[in-house]
Amino acid sequence: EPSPAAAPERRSFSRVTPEDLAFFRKVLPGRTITDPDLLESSNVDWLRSVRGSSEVLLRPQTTEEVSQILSYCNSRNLAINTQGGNTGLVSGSVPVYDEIILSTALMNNVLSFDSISGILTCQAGCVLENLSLYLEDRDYIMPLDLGSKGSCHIGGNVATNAGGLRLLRYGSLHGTVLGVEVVLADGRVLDCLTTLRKDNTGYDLKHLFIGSEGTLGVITAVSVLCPRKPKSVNVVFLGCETFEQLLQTFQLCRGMLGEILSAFEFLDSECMRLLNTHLKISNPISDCPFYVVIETSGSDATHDGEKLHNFLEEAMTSSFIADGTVATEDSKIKALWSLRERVTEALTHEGYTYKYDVSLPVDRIYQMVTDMREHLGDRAKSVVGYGHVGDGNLHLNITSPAKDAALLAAIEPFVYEWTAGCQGSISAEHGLGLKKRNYIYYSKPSQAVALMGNIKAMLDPKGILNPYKTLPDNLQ
Ligand code: FAD
Ligand code: S2G
Ligand code: ZN
Repeated sequence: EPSPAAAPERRSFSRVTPEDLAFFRKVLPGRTITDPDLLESSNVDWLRSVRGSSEVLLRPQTTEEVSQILSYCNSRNLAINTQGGNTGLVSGSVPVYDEIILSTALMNNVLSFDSISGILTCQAGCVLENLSLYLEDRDYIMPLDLGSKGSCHIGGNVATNAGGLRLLRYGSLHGTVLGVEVVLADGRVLDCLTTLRKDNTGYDLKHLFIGSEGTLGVITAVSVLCPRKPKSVNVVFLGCETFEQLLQTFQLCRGMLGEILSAFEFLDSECMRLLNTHLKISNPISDCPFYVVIETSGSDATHDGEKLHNFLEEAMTSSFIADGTVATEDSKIKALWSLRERVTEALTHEGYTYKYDVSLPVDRIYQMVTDMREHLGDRAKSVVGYGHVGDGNLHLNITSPAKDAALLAAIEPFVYEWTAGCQGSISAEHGLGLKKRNYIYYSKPSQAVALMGNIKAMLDPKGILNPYKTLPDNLQ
């Protein structure tokens, strides 16, 4: 059965036979899972919005094993769905039908770390939080931080070109990932696992795989440039009366905090209501229409404290902010960050959530939320806005007690047309996956999409890697 209504017909991939299972068990003894109970969680996405019917979960430990699996599946025309932490939000990480699930969970070793350059090389299945802990012990940090850090794998982060809470300071994975090792559809191992910061010899192929969502190859190892761990971190949680004042606060803090600014995130009062209602998290300041989380990361607590003090004083006197609190101590920093990081979790208690992760001109970000509220009226249970202001990335989430086709029809394509109307992107950081594959044309010209199709056909001629995902149906 196709999982969501929009799923395309099952393509003519082979079905797994006992001979196939015998082969997998030879390559992966004890790591070829066919028990339906064990397969259950791997067949359902994090949002519990789609369910595949895969009957085989493979858990390789090495690149060589992945190569053998792909070479065999390619020759047998068996479809593969690569899975990391299964925290993806566009249904890319779970099968649509009976695709074989290839999990990176057991490919979780650090391969090398150079404490002079800060370059880490590790297998794709390393959990982001474990890498952060490994690095912090060595006076470094990961260049990305996501609310899903406890589960997501670095391979999945690279495959989705994840953005997250630190992109404002450390940039995108297209800048911090130096190399990847990828197994191609026919089993060939592409070793682009360089640890060089500069290498201008030919096309930089790694960029093809960053953000490819499992459709061009299986990322088996990554090398990433990691920043030094900041000696001094401050987090402030501020309240603003209007989005205009929030933007003025953003402008001011970029000017006055400059190089020590490491995050500027926002959430609206509706998010705060959900945090209070569903997670019993209380507001640490007075009720405001908008909240901002600002983080500074520097090397001198006195210097940073002084800059932060001057910024806050200026923001108060200019009446950009109505209220605020400052945290320098670890536990309070974590508490303030959880107000932003746990909005996703709070939303899961609403019933069904329609998620839109869009890039917009920064000054238009909140206009979309207010327009959507007006457009939907009382048809939605909640309409909330939060996200990465510095990246121009809004997370617009619309909830209802249950899946509601009429509500979806009111939201889509309205939300995509609105985004395209200001030359935004219909997927800022989560990717297209299954859910948004056919909306790619709202953000990419057709000749670019056609070229993507050519690249996909060249690298995966049988289309066995994550079929039905990322590219529109007419290119599958
Ligand atoms: P999965 O969900 O397992 O897979 C995601 C996609 O990548 C799938 O298409 C899969 O096939 C492919 N894939 C996975 N591993 C590989 C591999 N080794 N080789 C090739 N393809 C592979 N995302 C953001 O960008 N920013 C955020 O701030 C953010 N916050 C989040 C907060 C929460 C609470 C949750 C639940 C999710 C959040 N996400 C965020 C979304 C998600 O965590 C990211 O997309 C993450 O990068 C997915 O990693 P994963 O290992 O879970 O990948
Ligand atoms: C975030 C998480 C996903 C969502 O919190 O930054 O990327 O839309 C999001 O809740
Ligand atoms: Zn995000």
